Amino acid sequence: MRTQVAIVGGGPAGLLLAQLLHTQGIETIVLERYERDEVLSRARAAVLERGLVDLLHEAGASTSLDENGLVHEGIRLSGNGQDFRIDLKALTGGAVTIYGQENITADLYAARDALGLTTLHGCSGMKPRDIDSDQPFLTFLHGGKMNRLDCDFIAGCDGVHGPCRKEVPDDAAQVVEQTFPFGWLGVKSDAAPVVDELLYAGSDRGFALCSLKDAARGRYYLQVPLSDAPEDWEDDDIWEELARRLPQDVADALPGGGLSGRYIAPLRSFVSNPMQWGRMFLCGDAAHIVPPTGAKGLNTAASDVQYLYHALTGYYRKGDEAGLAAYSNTALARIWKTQRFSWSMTKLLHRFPDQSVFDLQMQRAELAYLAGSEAAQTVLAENYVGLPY
Ligand code: RFL
Ligand code: PHB
Repeated sequence: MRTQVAIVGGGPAGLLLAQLLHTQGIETIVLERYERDEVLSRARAAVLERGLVDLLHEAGASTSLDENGLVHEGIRLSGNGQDFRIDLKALTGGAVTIYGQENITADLYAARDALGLTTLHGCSGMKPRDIDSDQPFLTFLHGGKMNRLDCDFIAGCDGVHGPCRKEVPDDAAQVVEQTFPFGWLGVKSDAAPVVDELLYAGSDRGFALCSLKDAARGRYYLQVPLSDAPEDWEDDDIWEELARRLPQDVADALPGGGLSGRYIAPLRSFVSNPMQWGRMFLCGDAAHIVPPTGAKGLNTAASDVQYLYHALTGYYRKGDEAGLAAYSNTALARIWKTQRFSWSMTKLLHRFPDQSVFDLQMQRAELAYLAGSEAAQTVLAENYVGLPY
C-alpha cells in the first residue's frame, strides 16, 4: 500500500487532518487501532472554539454542527462568595459552540465514507519506520496479516498512549509534565440541563462544573480525590455533592434522577517537544495534554491540525518546506499559551490538598479581582473563545 500522508489515529485530530488534506487533493489513509463503535463511544469534549468550527466547515463536515451546535456567548463563574457571568461576546466579539466530540468524530467519519476514502480499523502493532529518511513507512497487523504502508509523511494523531511519540529519540525529546493531585468525576444526565450557559464553580469542598451534552441533556463534573473509583459514587451522592458546591439557585434546580457514563479522569499537563522528527509529525493529544478546566484539549488538537494542513499544502502545492520545518515551533508557541490558560483556570477553581492559608487567600483574591475587573474578564474571555492560530 502507498499513500501521500499516512495518518495514525482515527480520533478527531486524525480525521480532521485527513478531510482537510483531501480538499487540497492530498491522499491519506487513516489507520485506527479500535473499531469504529469504540472510537465513537468516547464522549469527551463539548466546547468548540471558532477556529475548530471554521475548520469543520472547510473540511465539509459541518451540516449537523450547524443544525445542532449551541452557540454560547457567556459562562458563569462562582466560588468564595463570588457569582458572576463573563460575557464572552461583549468582551471579545466571539463565542463558543457546544457540540459533543463524539458527534464531530461521527460527522468526520461520515464525510470520509461519503468520499470513499480508506480508513482501516483494528490495526495493531503499529510501528513507524525510517522516519528520518525520505521514504518512511508503517508496519501493522490488520486482517490477520502484517501490512506495510509506504508514504511521504506520517501524521501521528494517535492520542496520549499512541506509538508515534515514542519514535522521537530519547536524547532529542523533552517531556514536561505536571500532574494535579485530583481528578474529575464526569457523568451524563438524561434530564434537561440545569444551566443555559456553562457554570464553573469553586467551593470549599472542591470544584464542580455544570455543562450540557446537548440542548436536552445535562453533563456534570466534580473534583474528586484520585483514590476514588467511579463506583464509589451513587447517583444520589453525586447530586448531593453538586448541590453543596453550586450556587443556591442552581442547587435548588438540580433535576436528580439517573446518571450514566461515570468515569474519573486524572488531571495533568503534558507537553512533548519536538512535535516532529524527520518525516513524522505529532498532532493533538499525541503531543500534549491539558487539564480540562479550560476546555482546550480538542481545540489545541485542532490548531495543530491547522498548522500541519497548511504546511503540507505548501509542500505539495509549491514544494515549499518552510511550513513543515517550522511546524513544531509554530504549534508549541500556541500550545504553551493554552497550557497557561488551562493551568490558571485549574488553579483558580480547585481545592488543592496542601493549600496554605496564604494560597487560599490568593485564590479568593484572584476570583474577587476577576469578578470586579473588566480587564481581567477580557483576558479570560479572549483565551476561552480561543487565541488566534
Ligand atoms: P484521541 O481522541 O485520543 O484520538 C487518538 C486516536 O488514536 C487511536 N490510537 C491508535 N491508532 C492506531 N494505532 C495505534 N497504536 C493507536 N493508539 C491510539 C486511538 O484509538 C484514538 O482513536 O486524540 P486526538 O484526536 O488528539 O483528540 C484529542 C481530544 O480527544 C482531547 O484533547 C479532548 O477530549 C480533551 N477534552 C476537551 N477538549 C476540548 O477542547 N474541550 C472540552 O470541553 C474538553 N473536555 C476533554 C474534556 C477531555 C476529558 N478527559 C477524558 C480527560 C473533558 C474531559 C473529561
Ligand atoms: C464538557 O461538557 O465535557 C466540558 C465542558 C467544559 C469543560 C470541560 C468539559 O471545561
